[in-house]
Amino acid sequence: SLHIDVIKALSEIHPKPSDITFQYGTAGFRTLGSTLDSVLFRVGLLAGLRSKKLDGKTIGVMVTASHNPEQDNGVKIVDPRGEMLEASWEGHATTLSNAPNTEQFIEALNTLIQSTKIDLSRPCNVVYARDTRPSGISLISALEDGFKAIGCSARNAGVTTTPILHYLVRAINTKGTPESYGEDSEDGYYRKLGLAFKKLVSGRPIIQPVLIDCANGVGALAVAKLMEYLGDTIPLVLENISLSTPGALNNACGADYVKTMQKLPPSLMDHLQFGQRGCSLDGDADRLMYYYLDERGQFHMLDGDKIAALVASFIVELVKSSGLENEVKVGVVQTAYANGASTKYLADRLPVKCVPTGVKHLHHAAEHYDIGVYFEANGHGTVIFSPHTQARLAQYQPSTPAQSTALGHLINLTQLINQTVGDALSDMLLVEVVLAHKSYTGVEWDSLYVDLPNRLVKVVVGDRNVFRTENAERRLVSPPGLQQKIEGLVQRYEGGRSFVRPSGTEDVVRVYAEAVVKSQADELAFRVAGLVYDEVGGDLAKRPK
Ligand code: G16
Repeated sequence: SLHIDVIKALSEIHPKPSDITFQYGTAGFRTLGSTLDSVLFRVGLLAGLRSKKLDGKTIGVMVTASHNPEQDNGVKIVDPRGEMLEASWEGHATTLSNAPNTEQFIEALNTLIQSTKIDLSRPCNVVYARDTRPSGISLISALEDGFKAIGCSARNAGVTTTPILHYLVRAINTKGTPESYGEDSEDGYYRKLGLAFKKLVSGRPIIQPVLIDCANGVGALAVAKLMEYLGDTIPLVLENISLSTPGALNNACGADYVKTMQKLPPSLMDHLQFGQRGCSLDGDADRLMYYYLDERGQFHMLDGDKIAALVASFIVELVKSSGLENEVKVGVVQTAYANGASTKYLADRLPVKCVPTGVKHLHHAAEHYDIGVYFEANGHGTVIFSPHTQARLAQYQPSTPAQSTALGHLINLTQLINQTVGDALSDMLLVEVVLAHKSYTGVEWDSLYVDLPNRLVKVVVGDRNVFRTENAERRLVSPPGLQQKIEGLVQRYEGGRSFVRPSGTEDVVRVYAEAVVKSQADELAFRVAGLVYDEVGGDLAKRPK
């Protein structure tokens, strides 16, 4: 049974703020770090219960607010195969986090234990980590109190990236099995990626130095360690590595800045040579944006859609050259944010599916393909190979040397790619492998298709939950009538497309628009944002800037 006295005593040290309602959203709990103490404590217990429910399998807990500003923080739970927490448990997390006091919290725990039939005598194991946010230190101790309260054995993975934590969870749970994902240590992760990368680029021309904007976050530490395992195969130049400068994290740099502003972070201005490839990570290194400056100094952005196009085409070619074309089907998953031109490019070549925002949705949809390539436009994504496909690759007998080479590359890709979740480091190496194989510079890559001009804006609203969508977030069903107004606007713009959706990570509503001409895309976005503003209006909202 539960150790009620221990839980009570610890819970009293981590009281819930009475004026806040928490929500386990797109990427777990995420809000001001200073408000999250009780949430972390309770998540500690929940993770322990989840582990007991799954017979002691190791559950991951990551403390991060990813691309959000430094004062924010958050926490997400990772299931045993390294994927996001099962959807039905998100509701349990929300319920536990909102119990107003210790008594009701314990009641909620008991309800959960009964309704999900948890056998409390089972062992429980967790592994946890945090990014570099200052608030992470005390939040981790609240989390540890939660582990103590439920009595689980907890492994501290320290300060590391979100994808490495996902890797560790899968590696721990598959250790010593035929599905072993790799050594269950951070070094094991770097070694696995480094080895696969070296094999994949061996014999290819020398790779030119790549500049990496680390967003002043934990990616700076991870890339520095990764470099030790890459030898001289790829020169990496690190920028924005100030981990101790207050407020520097994600500030005017990083993947989200690049994607929303569609420009080079000012801090890179004097560092990125013309023609050189640069890329930006986000605060926990699960997103990646590439770019380069042409000889006129013009900025070219190579986002998640461009990465998907590059990688999917390469994998399709390898499958074909290996002779597995009829057996192994490659498919792509995107969201409504995917640039219309990318969807057209991809859909002309292979199956493409659109799902709601959030890596978990893309991941699950990608599992339906033999090889599923999924990327959000914001640079969050990966490639997954079905268990059946991995087994097939392992036992397939190629009949020509060319087939054998292609097969070898595919197998090495299964090792290079972090298949648990989007991983900026693994994705960066993947991009560099493809470019090396195709002898592409940023220019050739960029010219796979031409992006439609687009604009993303956000409107601050009092309650984002009044906005509800359908059809993979491409249509609003609430507030009533707003969708018709949006459509009325959209049809006045050539190549116009726009949608409105509530963010799952911030208290805002996002508006996306694209059109054939840049000024029209901007205008459409601002006019749709105006409609949103008028709808919720008054003191509930601030006018979009
Ligand atoms: C998280 C999710 C992503 C999502 C992003 C923005 O990213 O993992 O899948 O695209 O939030 O979501 P929303 O538009 O709902 O706020 P990250 O990098 O912050 O973990």
